[in-house]
Amino acid sequence: MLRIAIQSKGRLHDESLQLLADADLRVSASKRALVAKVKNLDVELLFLRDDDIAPTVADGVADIGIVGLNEVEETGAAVERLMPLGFGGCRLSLAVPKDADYDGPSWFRGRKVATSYPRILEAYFRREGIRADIHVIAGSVEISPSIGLADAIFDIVSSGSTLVSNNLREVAVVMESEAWLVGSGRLDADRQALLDELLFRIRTVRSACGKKYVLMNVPRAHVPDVIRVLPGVKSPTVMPLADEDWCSVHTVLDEDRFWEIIGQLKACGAQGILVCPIEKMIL
Ligand code: PRT
Ligand code: ZN
Repeated sequence: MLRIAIQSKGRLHDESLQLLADADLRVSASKRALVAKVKNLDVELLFLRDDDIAPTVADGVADIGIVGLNEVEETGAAVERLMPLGFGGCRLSLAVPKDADYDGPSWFRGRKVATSYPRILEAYFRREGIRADIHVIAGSVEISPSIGLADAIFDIVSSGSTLVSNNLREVAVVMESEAWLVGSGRLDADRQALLDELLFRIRTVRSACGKKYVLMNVPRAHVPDVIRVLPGVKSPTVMPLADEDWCSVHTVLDEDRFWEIIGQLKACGAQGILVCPIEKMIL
């Protein structure tokens, strides 16, 4: 049996479960359970605090886990980094009061910095050759400068609105993070086979993510122009239509370039453009 540790509640919980559901792992979980069985594969889920996931994988109690890279770095847990998962994106940054006379990393020399990530911060200051006073607190780090507990903070930032509402200014990004699949690196053959299957399924789901299947009718004479515009998976499928002057062209488009490319296709005379979701893509 393969045991997967995921966050029991919090920012990564829903998307971790969604990813496993997209990979067709059917979970029979009651909300408060610590462990849940997957009904259709020999897999079990272990629900933990995010701080405990990497150490639990490192000591082999769980075989793999889904956890923020920030927690992997902070705990220093000896896990294998298997795959970034494309959610839970954030950065770990230093921030100072909005009107501080910040003039570069040396500003922190001798100052007090509040954080829940002392290990990552210590490594940063060591690299920069700065001695500062790292003050470890568990939560609400962002209020510590305003109550006189610290001169600056080192914390997770995503939109930046928490910093703004606490009159703080982000001055240095120390690391970028997102959710990763991590592993213990010591699986027997059966569990390795289960992990390989899971990795295959996750890759399949992730490669379809943000992509659309597009079908359109194009005047035969303009097919070469359309092909030049399309950045398809390999080359687009071109099929004849009953009307010999027209063809049907099928391809896959990235959602983030979608509007730009559709505009160019219309300019090439494409008509009847159909856009369909892609559930899975096996490359
Ligand atoms: O209870 P447990 O220990 O499991 O959870 P937790 O409260 O320690 O962690 P949780 O659920 O808050 O976050 C889990 C993981 O999500 C983190 O380890 C990061 O990898 C990732 N993540 C992504 C974030 C954020 N974005 C995030 N914005 N974690 C925390 N924040 C907080 C941050 O601490 C700050 O208070 O959001 C605030 C900043 O957000 P913005 O949008 O205002 O900049
Ligand atoms: Zn935590």
